[in-house]
Amino acid sequence: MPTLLEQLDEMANHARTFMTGAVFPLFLGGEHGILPPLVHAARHHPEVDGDLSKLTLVQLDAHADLRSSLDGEPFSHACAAARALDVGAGRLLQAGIRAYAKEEAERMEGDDRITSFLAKSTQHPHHGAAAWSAWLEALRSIEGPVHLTLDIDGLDGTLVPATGTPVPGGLSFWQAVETIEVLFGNPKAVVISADVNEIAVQTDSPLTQFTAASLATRILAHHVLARREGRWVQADSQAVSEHASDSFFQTTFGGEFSASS
Ligand SMILES: [Mn+2]
Repeated sequence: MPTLLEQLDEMANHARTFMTGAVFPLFLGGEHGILPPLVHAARHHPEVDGDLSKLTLVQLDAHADLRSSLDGEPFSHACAAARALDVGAGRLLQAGIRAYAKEEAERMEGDDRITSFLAKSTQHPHHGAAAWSAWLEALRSIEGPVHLTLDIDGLDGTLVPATGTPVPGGLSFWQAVETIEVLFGNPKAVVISADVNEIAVQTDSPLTQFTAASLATRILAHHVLARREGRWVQADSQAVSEHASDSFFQTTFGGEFSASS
């Protein structure tokens, strides 16, 4: 059984074979803990070109995912965004957030790479429209490469009951759709990759899976539209074979966090 850090390296090495600029990778989960290796792999993308500080993460999520660790595990799904920033992502825009710990609130305040739009603002029955417009403006202001990470629990719990930690008071389906439309429609941004995660198995209702599939399909459709409208330039598909695999997570985090495992 490989260790978690070995599995993260395996994921990063697998994901990088799709980070060539020749294809648009859409990763389906599963745990939100897949995010840090996806971000690490994105450094190979020609739009990122080795400098992850160029990369903006756009996150829909009920949880800030900015914990330093959860139950002693720094690569928990509750730490996905924090680790993605540690890996080197330059900027994090998050919406739907309505469940976070004190240390996460402090990181939202203190880390100027992070801009958080709280659900209590965007979903407010009277004043929500203004906060939602500010989120859309933030998406329109992004420049450069983007990875979209869509934790399905960012949507209201009524839409996605089959997820590990459903939370009431979340985004509507059409707000998720609008986020995708506005992000892909930004002519200065290039969405290079995406993931849709935290879908759990549920046999008595297909609602969660269908909601997730509808959003995943829209992500792909808007990528196709971006190509047609010239907002996505296909790179040389041969570039990937030049890279050797690495053990970034083991070598970078193995010593630092070994006391907690
Ligand atoms: Mn999450």
